[in-house]
Formats: sequence, C-alpha cells, structure tokens
Amino acid sequence: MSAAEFQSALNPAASESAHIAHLWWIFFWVTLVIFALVAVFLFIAILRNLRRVPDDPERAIIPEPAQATESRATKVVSALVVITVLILFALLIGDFFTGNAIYATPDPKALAIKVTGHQWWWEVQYQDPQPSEIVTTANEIHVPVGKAVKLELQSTDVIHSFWVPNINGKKDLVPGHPTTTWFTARRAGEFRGQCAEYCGEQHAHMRMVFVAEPPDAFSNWLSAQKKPAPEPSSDSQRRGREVFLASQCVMCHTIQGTKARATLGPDLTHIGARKMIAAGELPNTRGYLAGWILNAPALKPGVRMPPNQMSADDLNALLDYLESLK
Ligand code: HEC
Ligand SMILES: [Cu+2]
Repeated sequence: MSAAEFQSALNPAASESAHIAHLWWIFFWVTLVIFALVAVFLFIAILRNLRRVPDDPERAIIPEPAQATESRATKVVSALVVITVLILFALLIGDFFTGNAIYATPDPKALAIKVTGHQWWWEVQYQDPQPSEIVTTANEIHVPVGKAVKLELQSTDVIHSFWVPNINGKKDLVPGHPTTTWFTARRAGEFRGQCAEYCGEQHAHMRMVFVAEPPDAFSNWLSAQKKPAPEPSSDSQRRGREVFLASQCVMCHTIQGTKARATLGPDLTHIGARKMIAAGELPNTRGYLAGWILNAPALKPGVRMPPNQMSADDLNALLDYLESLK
C-alpha cells in the first residue's frame, strides 16, 4: 500500500514547489488584507448611511450635497486606483521572479527521465547514452534528493498534463510537441501525481506515485530496475510465465528477458516492485492484481486492456509469477 503524503502544492518538497508556495502565500496575505479592508469600509459606509436616514422620507432622496464631498470622493477613488495598480504591479513582479526561479538555467548533469502520457497511464523511461542501460517502467517515478532532474514530456494520443503538486507546477503534454520541465527534490518522501488535463473517460484515474529518496536508495532502485526480469524460482512461477507468454498479454506488454516485447501497455518487467497498479488506482496486492487481470474494464471502464478468462490454477500461477518480478 502506498503511504503518500498529502497531495498539496503548499507542502513543497522541491525547490520549484517551494518558490510556488512562497508566491501563493504572498498573494494570499495581500489579497486577504485587501479583502478585510474593503469589508471594514463597506461596513462603516452602511452604518453611516443607516444613521443618516431621516424620518422624513422626502429628505432621503435629496443628496446631502456640497461639492466638497464630491471632490473628496474623487480624490479618494483616484488614490485607491493608483494603489491598486501599484499592488497588482508588485504581484506581477513577484510572479515574474518566481517564474524565473522555476525555469532556472538547465543543469547539463541532470538526470533525464522521459515521460509519455497514454490514455490512461504514464510511461516512464530513465535515459542513458547506452541503450541497454535504459530503464522503462510505468506510473512510478523515483528521483534522488538533491539532484536536478530533467523531465522530457510527450504524449502519443491526446493532451495530458503532468502534475506532482508537491514538486512543481503543471506542464502540458501536447501530442507532437515534446517539452521539458526541471526540478530538484529537497526532501525524501512519497507523493502523488495526477494528470491535470481532461484526457477522456478515465482522466481521474491517471495518477502516479512519485518517490523522492536518498541517492543511495535511488541508485539501488535504478540498478534493480536495469536488470531483466528474474528467472522463475518455483514450478508455479514457471507455469505462470508460460501462461503469460501463451496468452494475449504479449501483444501489449513487455517483460525484459522474455519474448514479450510489446509496448501498447505498461512494461511489466518489475511489476512486483511497484506500489500501485492501473496508474495509481489500485494498491498492488494479489487480490487487486487478480481482479485487474480478469476484468480490467470493470475496474477502469474504457481501458484498452481486455478481460481475460483463465482457470483458477492458471491465474494463481500467473499471480505467483508477476509478484516475483521484483
Ligand atoms: C490490448 C492490450 C492489452 C492486453 C492484451 C493486456 N494488457 Fe495489461 N494493460 C494494458 C494497458 C493499456 C494497461 C494500462 C491501463 C491503465 O492503467 O489505464 C495495462 C495494465 C496492466 C497491468 C498494470 C500495470 C501497471 O503498472 O499499472 C498489469 C499487471 C497488466 N496489464 C497485466 C496484463 C496481463 C497479465 C495480461 C494478459 C493476461 C494483459 N495485461 C493483457 C493493455 C493490455
Ligand atoms: Cu488526463
């Protein structure tokens, strides 16, 4: 099960989200003070007006007059307009500096991760100059604390938006227009990400697990991910692999080290090590995994993975095998 921290842009875990949270609080306090002042003056105006209402209804419609009041009102309103413009300008400058801090000069030594949005899951690929060292996984992003990360974002179907509020602002994934975003995690933790651009029926179930961890833990994770799938170590696992390879799973999924090499669905080489399945929708437990394999469209209507019929023994063996893929 996942123990993610509260998904919030105001609980920053990266330099970028810290800048955003800072800006948010400036806007919050400035606008709160202005709102309070407006409310107070409105209240005073109402009270004064109430007191002024005379017994004689005729006098109520006669303006109390004098040019003096009118010119004073003009002065006050003009002064307030100037103050408003100045405050808006100051907020604009704050916004500009925050934007600059977020899109700071790219770090050439950054860790490069390619993220591809699919309906409705995230393909995650750790780049490496050596093709055999490239790691492909899904719906779970691990990054080392303190190291700059460059995300190369793209979509192959419709517009998605990558958003891990505790880490950075949103970045749209527009088909045909690859883009990048940068961040540096500042503390370890597990956070939740969410597609932030409506992308079809299961948009709400297009989430991800984001893990910021100490550099040692990260490099252990990455080197485990680089290995091909472990060989089955029991008869049941062996049978499970046969079930997998003999069924339509191989038309859509990859398990490195086997002949399953399709990329229509998530890479399953280390599915046993993932915290969640179905793009953050279900915990990766034996029960949910079984339900998902038997009838994924019942859990996530519209999904491209079809229902699968198999005997209980085959299913148990398949589950043993998938769970062994750490
Ligand atoms: C027609 C293509 C297709 C076939 C066939 C298929 N899948 Fe999938 N599978 C997908 C897609 C697409 C997803 C991602 C769905 C989502 O999360 O929205 C998926 C997701 C999964 C996941 C969850 C992965 C994750 O990290 O969230 C598992 C496990 C899985 N499939 C196992 C299987 C098994 C086992 C079989 C064969 C019995 C199978 N699939 C057959 C397309 C397919
Ligand atoms: Cu979406």
